[in-house]
Formats: sequence, structure tokens, C-alpha cells
Amino acid sequence: MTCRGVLIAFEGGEGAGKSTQARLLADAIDAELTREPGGTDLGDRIREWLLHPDAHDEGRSLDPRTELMLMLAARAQHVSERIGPVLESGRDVVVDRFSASTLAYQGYGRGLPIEEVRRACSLASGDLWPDLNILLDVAPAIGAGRAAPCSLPDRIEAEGEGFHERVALGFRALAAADSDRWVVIDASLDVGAVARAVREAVSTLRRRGGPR
Ligand code: T5A
Repeated sequence: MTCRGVLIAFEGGEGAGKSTQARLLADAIDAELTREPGGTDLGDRIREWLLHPDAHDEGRSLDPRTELMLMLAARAQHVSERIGPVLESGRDVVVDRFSASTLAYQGYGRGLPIEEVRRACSLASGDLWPDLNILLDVAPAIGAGRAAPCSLPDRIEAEGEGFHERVALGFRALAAADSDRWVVIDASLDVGAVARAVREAVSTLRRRGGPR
């Protein structure tokens, strides 16, 4: 019988270094690398629609519940089409954002009820939760300062300071409430130091015996 692979999610605010660290870790442990929203053809189309700065112009804002449902539609397809089969084959998966981003952004950020968002996440993922969430913790102002100088912020990046502060507090609250499945890393350190802390967290997970 093949052992199920391990699911590791990178979480945190904008510009925390998730994509950089997810790529480094996936290369180091030869895991499947993917991201959310996205990871499938359908998910990539939903991503484009959710994040494009002009997606909801002319004064029409996207209702937070619509945003939640679109994030979850992308996740349901991602889990059934890609993440689930890879884990079942015994290979590890590194994902750049997963359900904790939904709790932090749509729950803490947008103000939707946290327990309802959690139940909706569980439904979308078939109750799949990461074996390890790695929170790259950085002040929102530092993360925003890492954006390429001429890049246009996407629809969610363009939200105000208060929104991004609520998201950051949300991530910290999630990590504090479930320390078995979370590790918090100071993402203001340089890339190499963060990568070493990530590898140490993954080694600890393996010593504990992988998926729980
Ligand atoms: N979202 C997502 C929800 O609202 N709900 C959900 O359920 C989900 C899944 C996704 C958006 O969707 C939202 C959250 C997001 O708003 P995204 O592009 O995937 O968007 O996420 P971002 O956080 O916006 O991605 P970024 O690319 O901006 O940030 P990363 O991935 O955290 O950072 P990274 O690695 O690309 O690095 C950014 C820059 O910083 C440098 C890099 O070289 C790069 O230039 N850098 C560092 N510089 C100094 N020190 C370090 N330690 C550095 N690490 C990286």
C-alpha cells in the first residue's frame, strides 16, 4: 500500500515571500508545486477573474460571499483534479495558499463569519486540511514594499491598510489556535534564513511521522 503524500501550505500576506519559498521547498523535497487560486485550467480562469484590477469596475463591487464561493469553486476543482490524486499517489504537495487564506481574507478581512467560512472550506476541500501550514509573517507595509515598482496592484492587493492588517491578525490567530499544524516564521529575514527555517519545520513534521 502506498503512503499518502504530505500537504504543505505556505500562508501569509501579500509579498511575504510565499511563492519564493514554496518553489525552493518543492525543489528541495521533489514535491508537486501548485498555487491558489489556480492550479487547474478552471482555477486559473477563476483567478484571472478574481484578481484582475478591472474585473469589477463601474462601481460594481464583488460581494464577499461571491468572492468566497469563487475561491472555493477553484479549490474544489484543484483538490479533486490535482492535489488529491497526487497525494494519493504518495507524492508530497506544496501549495502557495490554501484554506487558511480563505479564513484570513474572506473571514477576518471581509468579515464573513469564521465558523461558516471554515465549514465551507471543509466542504470545498472534501475536508482536506494541510499537514503543515507555514505562516510567513511580515508586517503588511514590508510585504507591500516588495512589489515590483511599476506593477499595478491586483484587486485584493489594492484593498486598504485596515483590510491587510485584519488579514495579518487573522493569520496569527489561526496559527496560535492550532500550533500542531502551524509554524510561524519571521519573513522579514533574508531569503536564505527563511528557507532554512522552512526546512527545519518540514524536518520536524517528518520526525513526527508525516500526515496526521
Ligand atoms: N486569496 C487567495 C483570497 O482572498 N482567498 C483565498 O482563499 C486565496 C487562496 C492571491 C490573492 O488571492 C487572495 C490572496 C491574494 O490577495 P497571489 O498573487 O497568489 O494572490 O498572492 P500574493 O501574496 O499577492 O503573492 P505575491 O507574489 O505578492 O507574494 P509572495 O508570493 O508572498 O511573495 P514572492 O515570493 O512573490 O516575493 C515577492 C517579492 O519579494 C521578494 C521576491 O524576490 C519578490 O521580488 N522576496 C524577498 N525580499 C526580501 N526578503 C525576503 N525574505 C524575500 N522573499 C521574497
